Amino acid sequence: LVIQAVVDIVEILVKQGVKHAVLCPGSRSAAITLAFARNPAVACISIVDERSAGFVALGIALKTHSPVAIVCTSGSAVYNLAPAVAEAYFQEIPLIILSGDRPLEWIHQNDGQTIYQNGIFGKHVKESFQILADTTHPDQLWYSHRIGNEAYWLSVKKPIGPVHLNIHIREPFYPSKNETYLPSNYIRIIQKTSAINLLCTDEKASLVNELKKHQKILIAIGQSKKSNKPNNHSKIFNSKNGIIVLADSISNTENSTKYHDHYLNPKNVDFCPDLLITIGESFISKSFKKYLLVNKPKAHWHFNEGSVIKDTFQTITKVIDTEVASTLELIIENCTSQNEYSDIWQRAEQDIAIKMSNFFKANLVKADLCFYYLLLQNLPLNCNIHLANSMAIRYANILGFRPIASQEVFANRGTSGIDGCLSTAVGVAMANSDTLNVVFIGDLAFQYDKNALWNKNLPSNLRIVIMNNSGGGIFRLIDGPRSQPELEEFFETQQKTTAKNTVIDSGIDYYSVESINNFESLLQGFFAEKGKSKCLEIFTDPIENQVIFEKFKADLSC
Ligand SMILES: Cc1ncc(C[n+]2csc(CCOP(=O)(O)OP(=O)(O)O)c2C)c(N)n1
Ligand SMILES: [Mg+2]
Repeated sequence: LVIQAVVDIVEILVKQGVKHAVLCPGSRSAAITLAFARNPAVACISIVDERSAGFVALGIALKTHSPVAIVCTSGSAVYNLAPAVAEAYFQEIPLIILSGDRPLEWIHQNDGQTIYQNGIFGKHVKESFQILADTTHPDQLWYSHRIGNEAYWLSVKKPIGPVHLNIHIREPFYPSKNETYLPSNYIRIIQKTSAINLLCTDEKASLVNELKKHQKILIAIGQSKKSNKPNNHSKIFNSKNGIIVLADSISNTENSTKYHDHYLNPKNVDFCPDLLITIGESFISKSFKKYLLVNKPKAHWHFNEGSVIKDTFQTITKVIDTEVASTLELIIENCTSQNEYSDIWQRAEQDIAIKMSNFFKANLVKADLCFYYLLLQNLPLNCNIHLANSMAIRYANILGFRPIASQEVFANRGTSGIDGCLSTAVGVAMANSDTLNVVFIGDLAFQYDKNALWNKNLPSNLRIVIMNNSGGGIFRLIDGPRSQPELEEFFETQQKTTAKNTVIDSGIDYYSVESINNFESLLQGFFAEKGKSKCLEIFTDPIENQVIFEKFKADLSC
């Protein structure tokens, strides 16, 4: 078989643990596609638009916590995977990209659909392997087998991330009539031991020793996946020693602060910890960042398995490169009582909770903020929630939305793009057919990624809520763009597009809403489990949104 190396690599990936492959059509990659399609142990999904395909694969990997393969052909097809690859790199999601390429000597020879593909993703993949699907010498097959194993292991090794296999394939691309597509019977599945990275006794003693020097301790959790250990520990935090846990909507953490966005005023030093301990990836809360830029903790320990120092607050004094759960347990057990410090936080939390409830009693008007308030209060108990970038994720955070144990929150905060939010949610929904998948998304982010719905296997468990405020509402709400005369034309980019035809075209039920009266009763039906996927498009006015948002901030400010 001419393309034996390709069939073997696919078999190795599948044997190692790849269960899903997203296949984008093309001839140069035909052998890779057929190797997956004819492998009964892998679920194959066909998606034409590579940009969307990349994000669907990312969504599947997010939900399954295991590497997803993506296959694409040569040329610009590969570049279209770049946004999802970059997101996977920074959000630490395992993807294995297999791109078909021309033989090396044919690149830049006016031979169609050819670009420079080796290393195309730059620093946004953990490794880029070049494979010649040529097996005239047995060492070439040995190399392909080795790289197949290595690619898999690399994608799941912490920090987890995407890996690229660029495969140079010569014609003929398709098997002849009687050719079978079987892996060599001597392929090797190379196993790898997995160990947990634990602290040695000396390091533990030194942590405990240092811990004793600090009176006020704050644990802050950035974006985290559901299965991450901190979630299991969040209950301990509150019961033991009164430790305060600060977390955002995307931290998937229970028993944390909810309203710090409103009360963390840099002028109030009371909240400043002596020791800050951070876990997870990025934080949404601007207030938290601004607060720490002014009020620096004496020490800042950051849990991070990997060599890059992610010094978000410019305060890190120690990187704890170890498994989180057991070290956290050690920290919690050895903390002095935090009751006085935690009282300050708890009073502030209660104060905002009351102010917020009063605000909505008096101001439930037709505006993004109020619709989000009701949407978040009426979410199904069991669901996945995708918060699209721009105001959907910000509103969730400032409204103090925190998922309960049976809910899981997803967001593309690796690069914060608006280009693949819906596709990512579709991927999560495909990987989790028993659960409802609710997506909160702005009109621009929806239109940008509407090819997410161009998928003939669209799942029936999607509930898409589009907040249509005729453009990028965020630019009207943040300092800077809102005061420029070019706001409407070049930042907000006002437009009258609606999602109706796109949604109907894709076979999803479409509902639109123009009033907040009876909105909650409408949501009961919308979130009902039965039936097919549904989309709700809510129309609001940008100026009204701005007015109510400013009033909300003023009423809640501390
Ligand atoms: C790929 C990409 N391009 C541009 C941006 C910059 N950007 C951030 S938010 C936004 C507007 C989003 O508008 P919409 O989805 O309608 O949400 P809204 O702000 O109205 O809530 C833009 C263009 C981005 N984040 N990602
Ligand atoms: Mg908008």
